[in-house]
Amino acid sequence: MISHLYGRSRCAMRGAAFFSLILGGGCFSPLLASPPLGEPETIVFDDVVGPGNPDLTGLQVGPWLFASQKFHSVSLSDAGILGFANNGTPYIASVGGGRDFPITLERDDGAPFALVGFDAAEGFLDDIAAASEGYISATSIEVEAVLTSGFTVTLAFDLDGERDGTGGVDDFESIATFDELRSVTSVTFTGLAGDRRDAGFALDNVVVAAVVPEPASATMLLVAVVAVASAMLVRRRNGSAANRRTMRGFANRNGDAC
Ligand SMILES: [Ca+2]
Ligand SMILES: [Ca+2]
Ligand SMILES: [Ca+2]
Repeated sequence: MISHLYGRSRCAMRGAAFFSLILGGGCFSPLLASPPLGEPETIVFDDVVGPGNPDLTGLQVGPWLFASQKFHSVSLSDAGILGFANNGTPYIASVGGGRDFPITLERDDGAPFALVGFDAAEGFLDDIAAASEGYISATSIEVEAVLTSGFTVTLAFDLDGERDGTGGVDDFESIATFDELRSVTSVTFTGLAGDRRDAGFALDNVVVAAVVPEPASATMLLVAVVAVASAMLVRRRNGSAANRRTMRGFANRNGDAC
């Protein structure tokens, strides 16, 4: 179940990233506690990307599914007629501009997971050339997450604007997400630029971790706490009954004395 969206508010600034939470127009954390996580896993795409830069609607890496109405995988550095960003390895991208669309990540078994971080870059090296084709580079990446609690959280991360293809500056930057994304069922990446939500962006090295089910020991601990509480309640009731009996005996003795 996805909750209704009532408004948007920017709650906090952390470095180059800004955080915004959609729900009720206020700032709060829908998560009461962070669940335990398995070992983080980095999805690098290097072994699953085919030659060239094919159009895709889905790409599976182990249990992890990336899906979109359409997106691209990028197999070679600087590949693509508009000049994509480069980190020397294959990655995935959405060029936007009505040709590609937001990319959603979820597990094939629907299990909850954490989005720990990801590398992201602007979609194009040359904004003027891209604009001539109707495309625009993202200035920030929006991550909309559906939490296991049913709430929807939206975060946005500003990009640094740096990209020069092979060599030079690092086109991609590593982005660490927040605790709000420690138990989600899906996350959707959207490229933003001003009022546009169809800006091009690139993704690589997506760090995820499975949510570990609560251990049996925790359940046993809960049972033990309930048992102790029940025993204390019984003892208190028995004590009250004994006190009442004592008071009646005392009253009877007093009556006999009369
Ligand atoms: Ca890669
Ligand atoms: Ca960059
Ligand atoms: Ca570069």
